[in-house]
Amino acid sequence: MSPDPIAEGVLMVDAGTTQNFSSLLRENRVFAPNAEFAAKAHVKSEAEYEAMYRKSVEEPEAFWGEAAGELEWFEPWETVLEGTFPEPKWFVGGKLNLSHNCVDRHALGARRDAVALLWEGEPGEIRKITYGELLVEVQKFANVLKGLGVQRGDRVAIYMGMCPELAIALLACARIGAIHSVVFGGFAAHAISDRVNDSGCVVVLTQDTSHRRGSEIRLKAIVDEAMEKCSTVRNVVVFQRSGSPVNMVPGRDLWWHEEIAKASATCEPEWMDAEDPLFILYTSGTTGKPKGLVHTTGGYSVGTYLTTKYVFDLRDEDVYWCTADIGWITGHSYVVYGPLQCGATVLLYEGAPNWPENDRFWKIVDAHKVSVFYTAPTAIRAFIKWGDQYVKGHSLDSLRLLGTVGEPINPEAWMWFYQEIGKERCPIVDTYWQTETGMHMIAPVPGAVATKPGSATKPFFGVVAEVVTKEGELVPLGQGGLLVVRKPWPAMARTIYGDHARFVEAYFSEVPGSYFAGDGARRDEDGYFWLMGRVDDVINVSGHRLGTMEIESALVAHAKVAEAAVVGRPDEMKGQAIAAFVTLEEGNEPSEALKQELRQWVAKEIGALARPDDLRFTQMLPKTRSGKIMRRLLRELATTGTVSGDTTTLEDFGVLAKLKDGEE
Ligand code: 6R9
Repeated sequence: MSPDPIAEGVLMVDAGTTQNFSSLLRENRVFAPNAEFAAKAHVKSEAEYEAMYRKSVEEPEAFWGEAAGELEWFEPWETVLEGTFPEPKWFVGGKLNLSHNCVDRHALGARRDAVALLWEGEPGEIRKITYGELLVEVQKFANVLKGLGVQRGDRVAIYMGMCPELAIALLACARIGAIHSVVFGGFAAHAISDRVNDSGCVVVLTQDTSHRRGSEIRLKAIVDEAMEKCSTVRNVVVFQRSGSPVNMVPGRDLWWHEEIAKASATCEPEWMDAEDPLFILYTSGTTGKPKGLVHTTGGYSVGTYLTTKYVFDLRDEDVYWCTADIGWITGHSYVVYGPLQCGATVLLYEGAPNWPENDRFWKIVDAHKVSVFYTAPTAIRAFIKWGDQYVKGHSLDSLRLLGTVGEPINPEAWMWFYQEIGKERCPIVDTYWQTETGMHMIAPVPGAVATKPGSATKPFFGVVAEVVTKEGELVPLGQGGLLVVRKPWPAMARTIYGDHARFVEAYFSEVPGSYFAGDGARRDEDGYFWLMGRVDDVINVSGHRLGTMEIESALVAHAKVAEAAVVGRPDEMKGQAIAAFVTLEEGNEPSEALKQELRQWVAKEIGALARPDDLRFTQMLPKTRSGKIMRRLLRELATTGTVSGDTTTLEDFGVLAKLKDGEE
């Protein structure tokens, strides 16, 4: 059985060091929008896109005001945009509720009997929940939360697998104004307790177990372990997915089904201010502590709605499938909030792409007539490796649009996706964005913008993106630089929970007056953007971000480890792999057993996706005279086995010689 690239974690490219980048420089294929697709699309031509883009940046208030007007507001806003970076406010004075726009608006309208959530469990069960039914479920669960004393502004942690109840949990929080903080189900107990404590969550929602690759992930047991360190949590509500036995703590733990059976089916949505927090989602940065990014209600609703409408060209009759887990920003914006606001049928799949066979995804596409399919380059590379025989025999006729997210896509993978899955009929939207941006930032509007394999193409409406030097000067076309955004956009995160100074410092201090979130890019002569990977110490696991510092902190927390340095190295299959260099405390000897113990330790501390692929023991780490670990050297060493270039600031040349020799 091949490894599961999503669960195991596959890393992204690192600026300038990969084959990916060099192949991108040679890429010159262009695919004009498919005429048949364009004829029916929301935006039908390049001229139309250009005119809309121009309006969106020249008259942002008019543009975004119109977009917001497509949603329902309890009270209209007074000002579309007030202030600018780092504290813009959108739709000031407006009141709305995102669960109302995702559910009620359709349930009380023409989409009442249309399927909102179409779920397939890994063992094969199928559930269909219409918009009308979803409205009942969301209201009931919102009342369960209220019954537990959860109030507007309280934080609720969610640690679940992919099932309808997870989406219901998010919507129920949004309905009563509770701030959800979803922790990806692949993270370990530590990651849960850190996040729960950082924002003081009062309730945790989980489930007994979730199915993945034929086995069960014991989510509730992991929550129990985390709760030993969480004093703010009053209750844990457990959804019964599999019926596997779990430990229920009297007075703290409650069964989802028992609570829901007692709950009333009416719960009026809270009227939220546009700038009220909607959720917190943690992501990795350049320090050891993940950042709790805070998204607010109005701007996030409008940004995710409009990008879903235009980038996926979404319409009512679509069966839309984004394979991301709801635990990541992609799942928040483009499994739950964007597509439900658009009234589409959203497919949720619980398990792995290669269970029971490598063709599970294609079976799902055919069985449910999926029309829009959004996945990660790392998954596409896995499909290629598994072989075309798993695709053949599936018609895939229902597909009309394909999308990718999470990391730069190499042109070879793009072409395979285009030919083998899209049969040269489906446009591909390569969408560049981040947890911080909340919504797509650079992505083609299909039907209007021609695509080039490996390029995320042009900015979305209202997004003023540029490639600049550290001083903020534009770099000439064709040259690499820092990707910045010059003007605020509605769905941008507003702060880091409990640490606004860190928010300002992390995103608005690098390039004066601009938002910078750590990616390198270049623009070609047509104005297309080519993302070149992170320029900071963030590495990306299956399009999932991890800070090198986070993994280093986990390693150093082991009693036998003195110091650790972690870098990403390119890996043909995975995109990038994690390489760790470790020095041991006095009295400990390197051994194969200790190596495995440390790899396992990281998996236990953070989650399987952070487990180092390589781990090398060394007597010292190469440092500059000022004491900084020379990551560039380690990266080169991990990649090529040798080191070239300038090492004049290296503290101890002997260290390098020892590392080169692979001394253990
Ligand atoms: C949505 C998401 C964000 C980082 C981002 C960048 C990389 C995402 C990309 C892409 C090139 C794309 N990234 N999409 N790079 N092309 N289409 O992935 O959010 O987990 O916060 O990661 O992912 O490096 O900075 P998040």
